[in-house]
Amino acid sequence: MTAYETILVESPAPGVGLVRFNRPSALNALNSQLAAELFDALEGLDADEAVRCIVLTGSDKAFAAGADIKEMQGTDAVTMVAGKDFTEWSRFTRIRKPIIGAVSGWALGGGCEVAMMCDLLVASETAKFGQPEIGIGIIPGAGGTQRLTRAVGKALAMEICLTDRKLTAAEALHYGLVNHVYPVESYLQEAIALAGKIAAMPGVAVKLIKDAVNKAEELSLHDGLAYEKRNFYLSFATADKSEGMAAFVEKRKPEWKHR
Ligand code: DAK
Repeated sequence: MTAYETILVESPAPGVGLVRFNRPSALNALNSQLAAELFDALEGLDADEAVRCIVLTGSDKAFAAGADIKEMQGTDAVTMVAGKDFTEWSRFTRIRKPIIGAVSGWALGGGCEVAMMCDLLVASETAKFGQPEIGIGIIPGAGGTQRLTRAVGKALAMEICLTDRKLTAAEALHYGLVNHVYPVESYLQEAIALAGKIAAMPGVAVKLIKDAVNKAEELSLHDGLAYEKRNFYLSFATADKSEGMAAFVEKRKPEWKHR
């Protein structure tokens, strides 16, 4: 496996890939090296046939405290526009296998935005979500005003972005930002167990579902339903459709080929 300096990549359970942010001295602040290593690792796991679900986590203290402010301090708008900064994060959203964010402690700024790019979120009771960019004179730049508003509604998103209000894990659960909240001792194992459940499902259908559900955030209902139908028809072309329906009729457990 590729050697990385700012992340760790593990295989904690059959079919599950785990990526950990690993910059503890900076509360996992997302610098350009970490971003490049993250995209490389995720694309590797996406291409690995043995992996069918990915868990992304940080430490118990911090999922990620945002983009690296010390690195950003020396940059300017033209450098960002001329460089790759504005397109690079789309590499994250092009991953076709489900990504479960396992969030504990700080998920701030870019850290909160990365969490919201995940497909499901499992939080520890200590998780705190926020968009504090206004406190350093900028605004969210990787989805904080968009995905957060879709997730929790306009009124609360405005308050979070304008006043740096932090959302607790219980609030995040209440507003539907996260799927589950567990004690800090068990959130990661629970996230891995959830990933294991997904990894045990037929892999092509899993990808088609992730693709279609994410389209619901972008398309009108009319276009979304048409998009879903195409993925639905495609699922009928899989070996797992034949196996799944045969197994149901024969009253046995299906043996997925993930094809
Ligand atoms: N960047 C760099 N270093 C950070 C950091 C960050 N975001 N957050 C924490 N650290 C470092 C601290 O500087 C400190 O380092 P040393 O001084 O020990 O060398 C170490 O981590 C421990 O932090 P603290 O001493 O501050 O720890 P506390 O427990 O007292 O406080 C905290 C924890 C999370 C409340 C605090 O560290 C904090 O407020 N951190 C900053 C949070 C923040 O403002 N985050 C938003 C950053 S702006 C883009 C798209 C998006 C973005 C950028 C570009 N493009 C499309 C181009 C995103 C921007 C952001 O995220």
